[in-house]
Amino acid sequence: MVDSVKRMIQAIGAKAADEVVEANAYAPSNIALAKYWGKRDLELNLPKNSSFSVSLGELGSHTHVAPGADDDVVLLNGEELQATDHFAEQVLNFVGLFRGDKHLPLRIETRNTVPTAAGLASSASGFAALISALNSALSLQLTKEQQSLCARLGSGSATRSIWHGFVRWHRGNRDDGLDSHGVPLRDRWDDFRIAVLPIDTGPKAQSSRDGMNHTVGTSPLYAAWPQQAENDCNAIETAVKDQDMARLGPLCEANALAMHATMLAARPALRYLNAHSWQALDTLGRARAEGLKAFATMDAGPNIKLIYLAESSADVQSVFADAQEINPFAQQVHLPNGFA
Ligand code: 2P0
Repeated sequence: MVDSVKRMIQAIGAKAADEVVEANAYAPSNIALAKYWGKRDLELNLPKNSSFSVSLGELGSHTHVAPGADDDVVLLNGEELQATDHFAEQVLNFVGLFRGDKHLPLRIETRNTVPTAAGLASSASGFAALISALNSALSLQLTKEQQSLCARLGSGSATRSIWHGFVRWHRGNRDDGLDSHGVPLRDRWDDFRIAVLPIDTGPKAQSSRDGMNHTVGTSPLYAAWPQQAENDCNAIETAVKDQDMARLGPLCEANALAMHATMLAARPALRYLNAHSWQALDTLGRARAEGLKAFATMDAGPNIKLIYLAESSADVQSVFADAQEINPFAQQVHLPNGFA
């Protein structure tokens, strides 16, 4: 284990108990409205800039942790994985950070409600649900904020998946990363909608992790990103607090396109958006000129996400028949205590 990671875990006092109790946890997936792109520390997943997301309610990961027999067992969507499987390795490396030297074999089962066909990543919800389940199973006694710090060690975007609703991931300034965690907004925005427009839902050519490191290392445009992204993040958070879609939409679209501009300038170029993605953005631009009030955001893949208010649902559907709408504040979503 890298020393900086060991120190961080010691600093937050995460010590596993001597026995495992059975535990269940759920965490939602999230989509960034202000993007995280680039790390200032590769081991601790410390970001160059703050980011801001909306969690996806019922779309996420359910994780069940129980005492194992002799060896660890990892299951994904009902299937037992080989120890050499990439997901199983990631899960067990993460678990190892908290189990220390203790012999505590685990049976870890994850079920994703994120439809793979929607092209949404499940690593954010996966690591968030995993730390939450481990917190109970190993009696780690971590607060939500500390769980956010720990989830970050698995995947940066998991830092934000500890909460429902809107979440800001503060960049933080400390080298040990203890000030780089999620902070939930306590406001609901019941009319807010997000839809996934599937363009190509196959596996992507380059992981976000490699893609962001390649961009930081080679893109001459990256120098402009951290400050612009920080400014965007602040403006986007304020527009959400004001529930002002007319201001929020163009800010989110500009922020996503600026992130893609840094990637396109990388050497060699990183092109996550394909011809069909750009066609969909053209269609959106034309529909907007005719009055559609919807805006786009794009991540490290070709799929497009649309944000709009509930009153525009029918209009969005008439332009994009295959848009899959998500209501992040739906009634059936169990929001944590403290939500207004
Ligand atoms: C985000 N993305 O803010 C940005 C926008 C993709 C584009 O966070 O290396 O899987 O595990 O920290 O979190 C995807 O990157 O990367 C991501 P790691 P992660 O949602």
